[in-house]
Amino acid sequence: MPLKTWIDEIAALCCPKRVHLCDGSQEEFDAIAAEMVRSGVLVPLNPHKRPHSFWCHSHPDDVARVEENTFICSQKKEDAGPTNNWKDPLEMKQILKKLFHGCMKGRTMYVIPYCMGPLHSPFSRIGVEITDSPYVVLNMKIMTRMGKTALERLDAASFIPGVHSVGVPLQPGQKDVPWPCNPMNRWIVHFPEERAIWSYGSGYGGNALLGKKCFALRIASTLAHKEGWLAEHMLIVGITNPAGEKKYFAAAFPSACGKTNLAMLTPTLPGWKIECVGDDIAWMHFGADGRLYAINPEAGYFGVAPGTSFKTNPNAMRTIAHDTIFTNVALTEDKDVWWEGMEILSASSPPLTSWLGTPYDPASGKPAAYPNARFTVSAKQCPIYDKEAENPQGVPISAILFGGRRASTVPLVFESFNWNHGVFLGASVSSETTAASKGEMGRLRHDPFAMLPFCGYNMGDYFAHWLEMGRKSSSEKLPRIYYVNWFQKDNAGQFLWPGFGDNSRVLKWIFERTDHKGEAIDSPIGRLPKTLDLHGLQGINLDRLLSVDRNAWLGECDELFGYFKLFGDRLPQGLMEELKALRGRLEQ
Ligand code: OXD
Ligand code: MN
Repeated sequence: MPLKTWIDEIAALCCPKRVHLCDGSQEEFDAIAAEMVRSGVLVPLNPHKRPHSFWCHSHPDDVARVEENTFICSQKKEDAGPTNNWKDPLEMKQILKKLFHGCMKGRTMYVIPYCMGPLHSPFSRIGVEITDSPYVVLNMKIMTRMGKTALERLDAASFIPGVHSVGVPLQPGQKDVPWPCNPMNRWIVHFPEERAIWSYGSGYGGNALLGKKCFALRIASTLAHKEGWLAEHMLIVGITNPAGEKKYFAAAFPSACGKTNLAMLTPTLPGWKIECVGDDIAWMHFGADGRLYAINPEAGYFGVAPGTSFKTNPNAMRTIAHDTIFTNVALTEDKDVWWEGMEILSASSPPLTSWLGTPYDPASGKPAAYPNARFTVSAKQCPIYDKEAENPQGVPISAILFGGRRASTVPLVFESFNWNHGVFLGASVSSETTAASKGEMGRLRHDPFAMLPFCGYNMGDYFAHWLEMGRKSSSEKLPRIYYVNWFQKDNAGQFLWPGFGDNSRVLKWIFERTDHKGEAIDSPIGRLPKTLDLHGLQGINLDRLLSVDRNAWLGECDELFGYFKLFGDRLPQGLMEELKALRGRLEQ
């Protein structure tokens, strides 16, 4: 449908006060931000401490992605699969029609054309988001290539339409609230066959910035399935060894498990260098040479703030030194930001405003920043932004890492025997839940490929697609696949591995393995490092970090048999064979 026809149709349905077609200019950003400052939604930060930056806080019930309200409305229920919520598309359209009828009354309807991926990449795709949230406009300006440039590339036949409303129409004369949202009535809906997105009731993150999870993962994964490529929840990093040789790795970890930290890592190993291509999403295609190439469809980082510090991630701290939007962190007296893990507060520290916008009481036992508080910042501000990050062809991937947050059982790192075994490793990921999604924290759940909340079709078909991708190239050209776990704890609950910059020691082994160097020992679960470079690091129990507890892994197998059953006949035979082979090796 031509863009203009679609805009008119949505305006007629939603009845906004006015329509604004975004050009993506800095002037437009500044004007919208100034208006939000006037209305008290945004607080400008101290220009001497953090120039051109803003603080805001959301409604306390609108703080994370809402997976229970997220739907894949394929024509057939089986095509959404057992891991997605599903409703019949016609039934869902009736619901949406009612919800969106008049939902933008009294508000501006913004039309945001945006490009996912470098502007001139053959792999980039165009979306248009309609929203009644000026906060979304500002965030989309940072997170995507947005406005006129995207509009020029728009092809009426193939843009991905997305409609978003906070779900709070204003009656004439009614005063707006700072963070309008409708927590009792939230719907994040995808129609994969139509390639359309509808989102209602939330103004936060992946619920509202439709280019990110809704388009670049859920809809894109269905396109990738059809067209023979991969849309993944993965960071992309460049890694250079002391000899100046460079490789690229992609890594999938569940939300809030340290993707941004790994993507911007400062190696503790001398002479090694990391550069960042992306911290959340990778679109990967085979090149003519049979290698897998990745682009980052995003243009910014929507990173978790708590825990980020000059110790854990100095590059992120430098990235967010200016021109950043902070959501749900604490505000200091001199109008800067603060969060748990940033630096120690002393008894004499000046008082804070908590993420709720109220004076913070340290004796409350509650955090000053919400655990899923975020910064939104342009990727270009990252001091180690990779020079190839905007390469339209992408960067060649030598290794793929899967991982989760596991206190026990899963060793620090191991290598798959081959592609199919690697796919099995991706499918077998379980991780403890985090604050990135609404719900209980710290509960172990299956999160295959870190895609559980983001796969837009039947996860069984997704596993089969990964196996199929491995048949498109030869084993020496395919990336090698690894499983990592930075999060093992000892009996006293202390982490066994320091993580962060010291993860470079694991990356070094992987780098050398992809060069057919670096020694490994076969184990029933995969190939373990013979040793790691622990130079300069004391008190590391490497034996424990790399140990394989056969009984625990047999338990893991039982668990996986049960989990795989969920997919019925959509589970590819190849995965069941891998699981049986693992059990066989463990029982030997
Ligand atoms: C994210 C997430 O925001 O995964 O990246 O939740
Ligand atoms: Mn993510």
